[in-house]
Amino acid sequence: MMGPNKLSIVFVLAVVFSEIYLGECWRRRRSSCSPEDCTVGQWGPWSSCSAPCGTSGTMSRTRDIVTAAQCGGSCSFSLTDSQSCNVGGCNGNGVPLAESCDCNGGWSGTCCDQGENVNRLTQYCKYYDVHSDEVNYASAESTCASGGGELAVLNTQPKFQSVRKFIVDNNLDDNVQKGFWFGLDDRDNEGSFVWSDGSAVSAGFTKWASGQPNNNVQLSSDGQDCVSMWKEAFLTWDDTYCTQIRGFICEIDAGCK
Ligand SMILES: [Ca+2]
Ligand SMILES: [Ca+2]
Repeated sequence: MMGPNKLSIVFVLAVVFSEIYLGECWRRRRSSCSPEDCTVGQWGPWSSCSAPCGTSGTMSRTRDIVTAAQCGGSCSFSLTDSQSCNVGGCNGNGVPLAESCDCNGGWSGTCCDQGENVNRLTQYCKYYDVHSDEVNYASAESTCASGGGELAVLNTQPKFQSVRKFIVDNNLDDNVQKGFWFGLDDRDNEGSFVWSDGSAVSAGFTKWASGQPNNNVQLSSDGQDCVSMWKEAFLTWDDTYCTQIRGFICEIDAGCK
């Protein structure tokens, strides 16, 4: 039997022990718990644009919380981000509506991209306008410039293949005799081909037809300094005389990143 005295001693010991033990624990917990803010990962890729033209196109991207906030730290990062895209983009001077365009006579399609002589591909935040009216290289350049663009810089395999597929799928090559100009020439320096944005072709992708470029001087001592997608060679590249006439492909920035 435990007497009242022994019970009091056990009680006091228990109180003392709990003070020491729990107090130490509390101090330890407090000292290891300083506030830490959350951390977030990299932004993911942009979504595609919600509209191909008009006034209301948006694109968004997201990111995740990698480590949660601790001990009262904050987590005020935004996890979604958005920006406008494909704003305007009405071919043939059409008027932008919310997600389409009000087209002028002779034009039709969501973005007035179907015209008598022009068909538009929207890809890579660019408009690629394939013109079937046939003009010399300088005229093609100035037509592209007057539309706010330049002759197309098809400097990667995906860009070139997308445009070629668009032409073939829509039979646009049936509308021209020999092919299409795009933005590549060696007018300044024979043999040094330069894209219309000023970059050198030697830096990347090419798709020359077999035996090209050959700077043929048969028809002109100036040689061949402007490059076309050559219908006879499945729209691979040929340098030809800049004064010849071809359809042509403009590219215009579609206003997104
Ligand atoms: Ca040449
Ligand atoms: Ca040639």
